Amino acid sequence: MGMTLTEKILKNHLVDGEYNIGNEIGIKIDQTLTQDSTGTMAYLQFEAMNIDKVKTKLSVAYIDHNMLQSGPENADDHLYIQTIAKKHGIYFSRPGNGICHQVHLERFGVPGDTLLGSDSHTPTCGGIGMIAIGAGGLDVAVAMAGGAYYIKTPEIVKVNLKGKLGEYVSAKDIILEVLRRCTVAGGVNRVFEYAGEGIKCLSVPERGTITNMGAELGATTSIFPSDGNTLEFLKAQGREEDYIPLSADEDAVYDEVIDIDLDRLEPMIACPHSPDAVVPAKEVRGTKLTQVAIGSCTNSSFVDLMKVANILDGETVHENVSLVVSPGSKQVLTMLSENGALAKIINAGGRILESGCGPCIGMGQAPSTNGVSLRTFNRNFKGRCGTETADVYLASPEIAAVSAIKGYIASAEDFDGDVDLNIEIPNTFLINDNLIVRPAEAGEDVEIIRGPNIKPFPKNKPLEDLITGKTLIKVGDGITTDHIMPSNAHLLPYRSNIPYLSEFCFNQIDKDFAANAKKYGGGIIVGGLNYGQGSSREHAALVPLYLGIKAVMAKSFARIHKNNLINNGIIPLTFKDSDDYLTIDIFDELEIKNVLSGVDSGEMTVLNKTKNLQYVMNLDITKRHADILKSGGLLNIVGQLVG
Ligand code: MIC
Ligand code: SF4
Repeated sequence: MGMTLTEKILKNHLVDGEYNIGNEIGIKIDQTLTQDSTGTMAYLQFEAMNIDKVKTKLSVAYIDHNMLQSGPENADDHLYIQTIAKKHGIYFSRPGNGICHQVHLERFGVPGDTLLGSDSHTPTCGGIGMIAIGAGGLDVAVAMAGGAYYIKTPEIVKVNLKGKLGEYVSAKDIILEVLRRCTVAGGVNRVFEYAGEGIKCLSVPERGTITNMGAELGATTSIFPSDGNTLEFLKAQGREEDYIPLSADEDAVYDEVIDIDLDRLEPMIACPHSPDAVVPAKEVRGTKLTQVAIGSCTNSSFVDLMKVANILDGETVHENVSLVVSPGSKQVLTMLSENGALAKIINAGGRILESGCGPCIGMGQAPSTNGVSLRTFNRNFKGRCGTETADVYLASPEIAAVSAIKGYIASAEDFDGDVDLNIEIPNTFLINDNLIVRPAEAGEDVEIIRGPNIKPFPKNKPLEDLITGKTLIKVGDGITTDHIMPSNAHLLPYRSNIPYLSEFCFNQIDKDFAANAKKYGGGIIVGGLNYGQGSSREHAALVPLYLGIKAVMAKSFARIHKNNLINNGIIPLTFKDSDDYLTIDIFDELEIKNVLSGVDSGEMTVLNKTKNLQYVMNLDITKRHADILKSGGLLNIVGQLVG
């Protein structure tokens, strides 16, 4: 029986376990990436492992999230990451060089290799044929130290693209259509492998748009074959030697096949407040806008922004709309400035931001009260933009640019047919890696600079056999890590200061959560379906740990967050009978006996002493997870793993 592309790469990197769907496997990691909002913590954890030099083929530390420097905190963290990178054999991508995923695709991604990144959108490099996975910072630190990364052997979904994209329809519409069909919970422990005639009309950056936003499915990752388009891209990036052809076997067997007819696809849009609330753009056409934001790791490539420039050429952004544009990388921004496209955007009234995450992570450009923002980004969770009352829609750069001119959400009928949207990737990109700092040959001489904002991270203690505590919060379905540990221009500078961040845990939902956790000496969180979806930020586990959270009882968990909880010694329990969820209330007194044997058997009984009820809970973990939990977290046993 033939193999899927995913299976080929995973089997090639298998270092532990048996490749069988659902079974845990350990894979060797060739490359790692970190960004600054999760990086400081990952490097503090790496330091705790006492390793001189990273053991990967390549590790890169990017600065792209915390770019506003309204106080010294961010600049201090940049210095810490820069010096630690230099010392330990890690390449350092300076602020201004671009968003980690965009730059990694351009300059470092290698077909057939594995990449682990401390950011949920690491699968972007699946666009170049890598198995690229997002994880918590501690997992990335372990990979840098030479340890394996563990996943459940995934189911493989074939997304069969038929035909060819029509006018005004682009890669973003493909992934929005996949999200419409599969939902934000539809990808857990699955890899989405793209195939079919239709992939030929997609360049590597366009494929990156699709694999990037595959993160919103909760998928382990997404991947495209490495083919002629991959070679063309690598050649244009001056990296032809990194090319190898890779694809699934003709007779590969998939767990599910999804057919998408590109000829019939139309512009799509995700409505507030979830990336899977997708409808055809024409259904919401006419919705008045106050802001349009173009950029992010999903849609800020050269091709994307050339289309935007051509649409804006000679036009003026609508008087009620603020248009902000953040190019994905220095390469893109320089090329746009040299070929005149940037002038077209500026002339039309576009406000140019530096190459970085910017508004996507609430670093500035929060919309007005009750504002309506159309963005080319990948997430529109409530409040993530920095304005609680704002509505955020997600669409392609083409739709965004036309909408900025019109002042309302546009659809296919609003395009001017004369505008050239047939942009090919150039034969040669402008290559200048001067903002990538090489690591030192002799790292021992490098002094690590630590600003006062860097505080030690919390460590858990070995698990005890009895857990007691109150329900400190009860939340519904689809709670994101943005809800658990919000990010915005005020909070992001404190990513290396868990005590400070802890004051804001869950504050969008319950302002008293942190105070209650302190008052009652910790406790238990109760959640609904897909608890912890979205960002990979380990802070959504580290902060609850700091506040004394011992367990989370939920209907189901998102993959990365569940791992982060386990890595930090917090028990992720799921309801055997989801009706039990209905009977728990905030401040109910809970008790779990025989915790240690429960960790081994995969089942625990929670006694609700307030209601005099018992809940049977599942603990769906592996033997390795059980060891981590019992030891009080991965860092307590990391020596054994990377030895
Ligand atoms: C995001 O898009 O939410 C982030 C910011 O890039 C996160 C990482 C973080 O929280 O720092 C992610 O997606 O993993
Ligand atoms: Fe940055 Fe946004 Fe991409 Fe996250 S999703 S890496 S914040 S651009």
